[in-house]
Formats: sequence, structure tokens, C-alpha cells
Amino acid sequence: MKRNEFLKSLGFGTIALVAGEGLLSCGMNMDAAVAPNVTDGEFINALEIPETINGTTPLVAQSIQDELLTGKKVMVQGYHNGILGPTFRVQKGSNINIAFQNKMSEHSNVHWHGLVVPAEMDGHPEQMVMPNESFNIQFPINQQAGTSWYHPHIHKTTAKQVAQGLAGLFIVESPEEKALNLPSGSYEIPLIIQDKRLTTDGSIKYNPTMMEVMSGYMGETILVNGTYKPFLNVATRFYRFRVLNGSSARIYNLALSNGADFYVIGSDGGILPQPEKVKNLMVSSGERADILIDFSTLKVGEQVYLINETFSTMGTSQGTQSYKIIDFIVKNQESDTFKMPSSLIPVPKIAGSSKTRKFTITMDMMAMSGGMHKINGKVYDSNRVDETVSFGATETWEFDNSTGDEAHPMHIHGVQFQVVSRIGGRNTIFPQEKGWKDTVLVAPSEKVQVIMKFEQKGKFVFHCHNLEHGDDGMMLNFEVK
Ligand SMILES: [Cu+2]
Repeated sequence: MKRNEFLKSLGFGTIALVAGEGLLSCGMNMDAAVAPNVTDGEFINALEIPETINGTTPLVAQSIQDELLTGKKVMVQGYHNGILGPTFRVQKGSNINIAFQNKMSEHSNVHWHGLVVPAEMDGHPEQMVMPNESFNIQFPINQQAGTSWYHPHIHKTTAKQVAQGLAGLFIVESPEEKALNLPSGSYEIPLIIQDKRLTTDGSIKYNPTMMEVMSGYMGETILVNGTYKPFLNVATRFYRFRVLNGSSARIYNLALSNGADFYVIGSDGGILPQPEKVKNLMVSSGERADILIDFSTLKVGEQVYLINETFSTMGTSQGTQSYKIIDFIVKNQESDTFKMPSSLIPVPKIAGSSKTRKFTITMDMMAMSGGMHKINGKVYDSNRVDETVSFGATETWEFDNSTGDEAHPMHIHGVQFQVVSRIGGRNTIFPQEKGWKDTVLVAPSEKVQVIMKFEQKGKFVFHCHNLEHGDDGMMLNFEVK
């Protein structure tokens, strides 16, 4: 049953017949429970920039104090000195050796989202690091330059731990990328965009109702790099922004408040073949976008906001409101040495698919006890291997959301894939999908095909990166052998 039909059925008084405990506890104020409005206000806090570390720096998951709202110190979770974690910056071809320590009172682990690493290092939900335990993370970087990220991946508590602050960026660099002379140093800025629901004392509240498990949990406060109402002083030149949508469920349709064009130069797992000029860019949970913004057309003293523009393609709970995300204030006049290259880094097309697997992604309203969100009719079972893939095989996987009315960003571990086709719904492959991907947004009515080569042996998961959907069971195991 679709969500809309389900809500209609509630109106006919069938609640007692279809409801489980979860539904009754969420009350009858259904729409109020979904998609709280984002509040606007003055952008007066300087954007915090996470510290940059190398591939051998220890990482500690901990409960720690931070101040999300001015003057309100609260406990959050993070990997460093507050919410979120440092940004790893490593070279292609290097070896990673990270001593990970869990200093929290609950078990956790680290998934390297976007990095193609051995299965035993991937942060599979079974790989738990218990409180006060350590785990040595080692893997080689054998992939192209790109913007990956890291976060916990414990089944049923991934969303909560990410919401409480456990996430960080992992940047891979390469000589090919360096040769492009993209804006770097203080002109290369990470933007980790997350929505939070904050209590009046300024702490992060994570307690989704059943309705919010259906839609995804959305907060009314947008943080960028953990900063509330952030601004960034910029000069009259090009900047590179590494955007991560680190939200549980909220999808952003990024645009500039002056309607100016900007350029997508990279997707989840690498640089695009050429810059793509856009006015809007849809980024769903887990996805990254490497973008260039040209502030040279503005004068000192002017400002422009990165905003979310409304959209109507992702179901009724998403995109209902336009709001500001960050304020760019032009502070300095500077001459720009950067010239936009006409081509970037080639992305050789993956071909020779030996098999097509089809995955129907559905929400089953009647299955409240065992998880409503399913892939091919199944909810996640850690003891079950759902798909077996031959090592070295190239395959096409199709995610079919043609009967659904919620959006599902589907993420596959252990690979970087390419988007082959999108049939139904938005019916197109978007600029940010013309390169290496690990997460693809499958909107209502859409069937999306991706192609990839499996080059890591072992057991991995693939799942919806709407983290409430994933925790609810929209995740399966596959084994490469
Ligand atoms: Cu989903």
C-alpha cells in the first residue's frame, strides 16, 4: 500500500485494523510529523572548517561537548573535538593505517562510503567495535581522486549515530587531478550539509515516529560543517566546494540565490569528464557533489546564498520549502588565475555486463513489526546472503521504484558504479551522474540501472541511504566470490 493510500485509509477510521503499536504511539497528527519547516534567520556564524588529517591519523568515536546554538553547550557524538570528524586527505596509491577507537558507551564501526576497500575493512554492520575497544583500519587507495566520506554503519542505529554527529569527509587526490589546477587551499571548502532537529536546550533530538520512518527523519535546522546559520567570506574568484549531503533523509535541490550558473566537476567517486554548467543540483542523502562557484561577477560587499529550491519529484514529504543554507559574503577583490578547463578526467565507460539483477524497492505498510521498507520483498537479515556475485564480474543492477511514492537513494558498498539509464519519473541522467557514483537517487516512478565491476571479494551490503529506511531494513547482503 502506498503512503498516500494508507493515509487515506486512516481517514476512513481503519486505524485500529491496520495499526501496530508504532502507529498508535505516533498519534493522528500525521502531516505535522513529517518534514518540519526549516526556519530562517540571520547568518552570523563563521563556517567551521574541519581539520585536515592524513591517512595514518588515529580516529576516536566519542561523546563530546559542542555548541550548536550559541551559548548552549550540549553533548554530541563526534570523531574529534566536537560534532563531525576531521577530513582525511590522502593520495591515490597510498596505504591507509588508522587506529580507530570507540570511546562511546554503545557499539559503532566505520564505513568508508565511496572507498572501494576489502570487505573486512568496509564497516559491514556485522563488524562492530564495542565500547572501549579498538580496531586497526588498513587498506590501500586504488581509486581515482574524489570526495568520499565515513560514518558508522551499525544496523538500526546508523541513522541515530550519524544524526548525533558521527560523519566526516575522506578526500582522495591524484596527480591527474592536481594537473587540472582546480581552486585549492583556502579556495577549496568542504560543505557537509545536514538537517537536525534541536531541542530548546540546543541538543540534537533523534526519535523518529513511525511516520518519520516512512518519510525519513527531517530536522528544521540546517547545519553546514556543524555550523548553524553559517557565512563564508569569499573573494571575487572561483571556489571549489566539496558538498556532502550528510542528512538522514532530506534531499537538497541546490541553487544560488541570484540564479547564477555554477559548475559540477565531480560526483560521488571522482571527477567528471567535463565541467557541467547547472542552475540546480539535486543531492540526496549520502551523495557528494564537487562544484565550482564563480564569485568574480559580484562586487565586494555583495552576498549570495546557497539555497534549497522547492521540488515536487521526490514524494510529498520532500522539497516543500525554499530556504537558505549558507551565506557567501564577498569580502576581497582578487584576480583569479583559475581558468575553467574544457575537459577534466576521462571516465571510461564500463561495458560487458554479464548479468542484470532487478531490485524492486517497496514500502509495505502492513509489515510494521518486521520493517516496512523492503528490497525484493525482503528486509535485512544479517544471517542471509541475498545475492552472490562472481569476483571480477561486470553486472547491471536495476532499482525499480515504479510503484513507490517515496524517494530512495540507493547505495552499493564495495564498488564505484556508473548510471546507465533512468526510465520513468525524471527520465534522464543528470550532470552529476555522468561520472563515478556509489549512491543513486531513485525517485518515485523511476527504474534506474547502474553498471559496475566487482573487484573486492567478500560480504558487502547495499541499501537505501535514507538512513531511516536503511535502519528499517531496506538493505541486503551480497557476497563477491
Ligand atoms: Cu529509501
